[in-house]
Amino acid sequence: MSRLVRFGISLGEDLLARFDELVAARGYASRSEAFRDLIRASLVEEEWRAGGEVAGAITLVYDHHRKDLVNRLADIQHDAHGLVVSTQHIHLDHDHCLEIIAVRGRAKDVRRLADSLRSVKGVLQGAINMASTGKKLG
Ligand code: NI
Repeated sequence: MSRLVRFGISLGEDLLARFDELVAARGYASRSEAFRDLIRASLVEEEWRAGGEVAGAITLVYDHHRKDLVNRLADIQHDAHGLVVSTQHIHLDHDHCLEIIAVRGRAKDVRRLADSLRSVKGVLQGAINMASTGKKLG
């Protein structure tokens, strides 16, 4: 970890009060910890925008009775085997499955994969969690 540096921030009282509420609501130990998290979240957003190497998770909810859909999702993942790190399948109930697909690769490719998975007919919900390889967050 790099050396800690202190610096001051000028902030309106109202905004600071709202920030303190956020710090408390989310259970941060200090303003600094909350602020570091906000900075890292912005850096991750920028990683995704800039199109470099990212990591994340694609989540899908779908009806498992539709075998054509299940096969299609598997085909798409096989075609993108370089991006897919692992897939976890959870049987939510009698009808529904949740799939969590861990991905790593270029942001553009990961987005394209997520779009092609969630646009398959019968997928009830699809989302992408934009995480980071962590290399630039130290
Ligand atoms: Ni299932």
